[in-house]
Amino acid sequence: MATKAVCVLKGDGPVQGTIHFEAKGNTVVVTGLTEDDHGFHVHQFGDNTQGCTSAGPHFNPLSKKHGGPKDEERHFGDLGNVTADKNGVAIVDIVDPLISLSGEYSIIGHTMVVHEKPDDLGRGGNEESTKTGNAGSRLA
Ligand SMILES: [Cu+2]
Ligand SMILES: [Zn+2]
Repeated sequence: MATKAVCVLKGDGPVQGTIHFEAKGNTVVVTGLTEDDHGFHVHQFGDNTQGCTSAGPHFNPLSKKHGGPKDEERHFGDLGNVTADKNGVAIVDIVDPLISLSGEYSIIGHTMVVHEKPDDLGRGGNEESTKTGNAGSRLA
């Protein structure tokens, strides 16, 4: 049973990063971003053959609507946003009640994606908000 995991973020542009997952919390470091919030999710598939596109939609084993990490109604993969400073660097500690490295809904074998735009956490008032949070394209 895995108790630790590492994810490396890569894209076609300058954005890159690492995520260290541990039982007590997860440390995210992303560089090359624009200064702002950027949607951050676990996506369905661990398939990177066509880059972030083949990662599919948000990891959602319980068929819920998109939300924020503190919402009852959310995808398993909905980790909200990471916030980049003026140097384009986001360093975030994420403690999440749902994601896990073991069991039926383990995130091992899925893909982490950081997005172009802020995730509206399902509150954008349109159809897309309840699916993707309008977070835009996939940077890494
Ligand atoms: Cu995403
Ligand atoms: Zn979602």
